[in-house]
Amino acid sequence: MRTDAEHTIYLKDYAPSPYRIVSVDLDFRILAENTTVTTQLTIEPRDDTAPGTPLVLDGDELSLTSIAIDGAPLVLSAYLAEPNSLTVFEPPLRRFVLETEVVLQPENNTPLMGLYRSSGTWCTQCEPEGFRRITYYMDRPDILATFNVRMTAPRDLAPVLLANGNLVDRGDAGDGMHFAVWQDPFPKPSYLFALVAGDLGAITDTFTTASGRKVDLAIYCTHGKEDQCYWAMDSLKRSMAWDEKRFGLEYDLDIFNIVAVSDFNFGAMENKGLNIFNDKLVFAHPDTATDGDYEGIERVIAHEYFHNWTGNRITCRDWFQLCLKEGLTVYRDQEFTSDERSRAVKRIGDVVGLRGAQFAEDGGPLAHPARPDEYREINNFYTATVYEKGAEIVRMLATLLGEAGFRKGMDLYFERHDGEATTIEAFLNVFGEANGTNLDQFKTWYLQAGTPRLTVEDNYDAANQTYTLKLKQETLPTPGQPTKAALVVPIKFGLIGPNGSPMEWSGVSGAEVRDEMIVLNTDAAEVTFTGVANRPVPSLLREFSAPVNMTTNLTQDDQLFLARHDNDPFNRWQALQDVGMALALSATKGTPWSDNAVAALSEAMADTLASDTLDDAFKALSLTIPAEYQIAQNLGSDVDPVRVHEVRSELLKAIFAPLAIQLLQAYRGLASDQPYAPDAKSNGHRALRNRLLGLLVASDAPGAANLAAEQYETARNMTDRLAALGASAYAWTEKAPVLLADFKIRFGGDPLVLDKWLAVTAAVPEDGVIERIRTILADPTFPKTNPNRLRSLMGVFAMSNPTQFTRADGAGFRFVAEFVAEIDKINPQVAARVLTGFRIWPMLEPKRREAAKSVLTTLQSGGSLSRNTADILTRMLA
Ligand code: 0A1
Ligand code: ZN
Repeated sequence: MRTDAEHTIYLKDYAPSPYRIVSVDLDFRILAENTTVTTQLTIEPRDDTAPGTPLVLDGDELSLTSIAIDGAPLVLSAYLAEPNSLTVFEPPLRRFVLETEVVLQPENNTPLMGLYRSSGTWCTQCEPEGFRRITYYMDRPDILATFNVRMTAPRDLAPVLLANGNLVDRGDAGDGMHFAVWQDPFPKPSYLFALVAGDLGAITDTFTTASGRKVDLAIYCTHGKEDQCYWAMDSLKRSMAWDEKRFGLEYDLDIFNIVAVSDFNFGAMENKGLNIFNDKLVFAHPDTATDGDYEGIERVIAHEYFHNWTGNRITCRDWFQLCLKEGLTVYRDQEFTSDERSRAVKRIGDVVGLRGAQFAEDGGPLAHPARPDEYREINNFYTATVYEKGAEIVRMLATLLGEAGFRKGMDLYFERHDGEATTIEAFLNVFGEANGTNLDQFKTWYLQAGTPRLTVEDNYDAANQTYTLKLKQETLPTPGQPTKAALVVPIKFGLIGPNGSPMEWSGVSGAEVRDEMIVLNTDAAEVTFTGVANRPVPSLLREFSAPVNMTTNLTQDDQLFLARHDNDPFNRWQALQDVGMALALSATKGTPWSDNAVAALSEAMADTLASDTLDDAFKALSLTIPAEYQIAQNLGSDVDPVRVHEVRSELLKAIFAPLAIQLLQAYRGLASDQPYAPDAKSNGHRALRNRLLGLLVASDAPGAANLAAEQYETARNMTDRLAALGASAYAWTEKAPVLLADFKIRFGGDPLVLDKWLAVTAAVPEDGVIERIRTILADPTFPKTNPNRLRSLMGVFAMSNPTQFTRADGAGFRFVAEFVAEIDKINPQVAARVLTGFRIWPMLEPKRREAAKSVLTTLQSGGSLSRNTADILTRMLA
């Protein structure tokens, strides 16, 4: 593992490499005990490269066994081979072939970067810097080369041999070995290289592109899991069709392969023509996967497929530009889901996720811009900010330019930059140019960290029939960015009249207002509408048109009016949440809520449930109050998570206990005996039924705990069973331990379902939880090398069990820190990720804050941490 001292890489230092790699020939000789990699790089100097400029290639834990140029071995003084670099001092100043050989031990590769083995299968992960663990290379995304890959492996251990591109040859290699040769005609960066060798089953299908080309599709998996791959295949075909229809983008090779593996650091990887997936994002069966799993699979299959154009055909010049491919591709997968399912429900879900992960990141010590300008460890920048805020920025661009204008920009992007490794600047330029507009100020969204606060105050002047919105934006300082500039904030809005219908106005002044969108691009503005006959209620930031924290002077009555009448479903949902948030906040700060205020919210919830125009999925999302982490975020400082937990539980009871009869009737009215179907409507039906069960349990309704146990026993699919288990465990009902034990016995043999059990166990806000987790970790059969198991248990504890993780006695902090120190030696990426759970520490009340700080300082002073973990620690304590 790399343990080199701190080294910071700066965007301002970017320079093209003095040499180009034109093509790559890789020869893998895979054996049970090790793998030999022979690499031939066809290299040429750039026109301006001076004679004698050394050629420097990256490596990571490599050891060179031979080296030659144009067939002639190099003398020792001509090069320097170290584990993390290979320097050739005076390479020829013309095109030449550099041949190297290294021997790898994939079996021991527990960080799961480079070539490793997962349940016997050889597979690779190269983004962002894994290729340098396979061979010496200029492992940077602006080096684009064609790849020709030959692999030889034992036929019995690896009957399936896959790499990027097209299969051009295969055959017997004697001694029980066989070989395959794959060629990828599209020049690509090394991070998109992939290889798989294993004994795998598969399902196959075909897709015919709009221009009539037939593409062979296959999903490879462990034998016996084939019947769980059909949903992924269906999702893939729908993604391919959608990208043609929505963006005019066709697939470009004759083969598209997906491989599911059990040990994987992330969700999935978009390697050209050979996507490799964490198996939890492929396998789906109603008995073992929930609705959330089905939706996640559909989304990630689409995401990786969409990368073929946004990421692979056009890639990143350097890793600072990561959000060029990630933000754009997340935007594209969000749009896909919105078109396939319900747009409003998708938007609400995404915003809940954005606030939970990205706003939290942006408000803490790990805040960074969507396009950072420095990093020490790039693996730590696969963040919610790069992905989700990156997608919000693209969404704002689409909002500002309109659908047609956005499409014009996308078309020009592909026309101009296909085959290139490029930048955020180039991306913004095509949108500016295609639409004749200047996006200089808009670019600040990419450069500035922190979630802007948007404050809106309204005022109605009855005498003059004018209506004014006073708008202010402010972004607080973040690490390394003490001052902030004003952003371009698109605020979609509508004015609603007393009868609940949209209101018109005759004139507007004070800021740029286009149709029903205010474009705020200064620190403050006052927008005045004339010809407004009555005081309207404003519906602001419709569809959550900008990733900001908005506060307004609207009263609870105004909000409940919006909850009933707004024709923007997002804001209808938001209004109910805002009312809940206001009550929770004031109670946490010591002002008890008034009975009337709670009764009014309760009534609005009842009306929402009873509505015959709202759909089930929307009702399920609405019938709740903001989560604990969100209340904590809004408090901002001196947070006592136990107090937040208690207040939220009490508030839930106060709102929903009086509705117990309606909730139960509605629950009973929603049938649970239908055969499982993964479509949005059936999903919504289950979501509502399970929300109602959750509310009954959370509000201690008589018989609710038994009802949950009954649903657990009789459930006909995993969605219903897990919802019942989760509600029981979270409330720690009398039955919870028995149900948990039963679940473990029923499903413990299926690792992906075991993950659900681990996650439910780890999230229980009850004092015994740490001991229970310790027991699980101490079991010698618990696989500490598998990221899914580790994240389900410890990731969930650190991120989603605030009361226990932040225990005032420091026990939760110490427990997580010990775990991080141990796992860091096995898999630094997983360790660093779990450690980010500590990012809330600065906002805690003093006792907990001190406890966290002291644990972090001790971890740091222990030394010998990976660069991944050390980087997170340093930033967290800065
Ligand atoms: N590009 C992938 C994300 C990814 C990043 C790193 C990985 O391994 C360390 C794996 C996948 C995506 O956006 O899906
Ligand atoms: Zn991605």
